[in-house]
Amino acid sequence: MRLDDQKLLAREITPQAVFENRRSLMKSAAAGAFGMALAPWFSREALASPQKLIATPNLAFSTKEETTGYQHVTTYNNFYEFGTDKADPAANAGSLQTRPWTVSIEGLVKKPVTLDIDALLKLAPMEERVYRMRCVEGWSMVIPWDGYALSKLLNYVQPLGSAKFVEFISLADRKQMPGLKSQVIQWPYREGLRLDEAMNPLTLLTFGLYGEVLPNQNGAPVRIVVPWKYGFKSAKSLVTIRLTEEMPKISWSQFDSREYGFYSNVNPLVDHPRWSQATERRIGNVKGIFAPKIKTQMFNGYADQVASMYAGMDLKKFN
Ligand SMILES: Nc1nc2c(c(=O)[nH]1)N[C@H]1C(S)=C(S)[C@@H](COP(=O)(O)O)O[C@H]1N2
Ligand SMILES: [Mo]
Repeated sequence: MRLDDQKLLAREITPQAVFENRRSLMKSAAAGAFGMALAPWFSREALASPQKLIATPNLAFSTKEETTGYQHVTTYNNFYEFGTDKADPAANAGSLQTRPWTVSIEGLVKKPVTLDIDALLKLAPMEERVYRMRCVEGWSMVIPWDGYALSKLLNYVQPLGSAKFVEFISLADRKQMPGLKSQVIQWPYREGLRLDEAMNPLTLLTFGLYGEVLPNQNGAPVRIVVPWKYGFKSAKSLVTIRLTEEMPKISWSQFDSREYGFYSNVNPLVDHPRWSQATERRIGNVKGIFAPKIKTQMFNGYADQVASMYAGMDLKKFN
């Protein structure tokens, strides 16, 4: 068994246990056992039925591949602000307060604005798009996301001619995010895209999944989703979107300089320093090394929509 297989296996055992545990807690809570000691993430709030989002399916932008079950999407997460284990975000993100929440869109734009999350949510019609998601660690999921093209927001604030990049900054609040105690990266979590990548119709400003508002562990109340890039480009729980002339510094490359660079496009031909990226394992009911192993596609299968943005670029050098 390869080292990364072992790691993957170990990582996958816990989330299912957390899910089962949560289900049994839900049952006892429903039976009125409120006096019992609840796990920290099991707040009364979490009991409320998830808030629905009305979204129109966008079939032209959706894969027909089988979607990853809700329980996997919401219990197997990377969200270092809540811990570095896959089960940590689901266990710890209950403390995140997603209302009130504002997002500031600033920098090189004609109309900088700070929008309340509920105003941002209504800025454009909500679509549901089923995207393939590929983590740099070698696993993947297929997730129905709810949101609208980031270009709608960018057009609303009107980028200046000098704007070349868009920077995304996540919330960093020690009171709400226990993971900030460890300096795994320099907080806040920062990501970025070139302006044309941010304007690409695939780039989704995302408020929900499976027709419900984002669970906290998936980046509530608003995140970015960039399906042709490794998952870490899709920054969660955004508070600032800033247009800049210079290429923004991103958290992931600070975390490990041997990791990928700014572009981080999914590319089966460019290995990670410690493993191949030629294949991936779909997260699902079949776990770990038994999970179906499939070939990773160039640009995660979105080459038709994005390859032209990189014409003439050496994708091995600008990885
Ligand atoms: N703020 C923040 N955003 C983040 C991360 C993080 O640790 N912090 N992890 C990234 C990584 S590595 C991945 S694979 C995806 C996972 O998103 P998901 O848990 O919704 O599947 O979120 C990305 N966005
Ligand atoms: Mo990732």
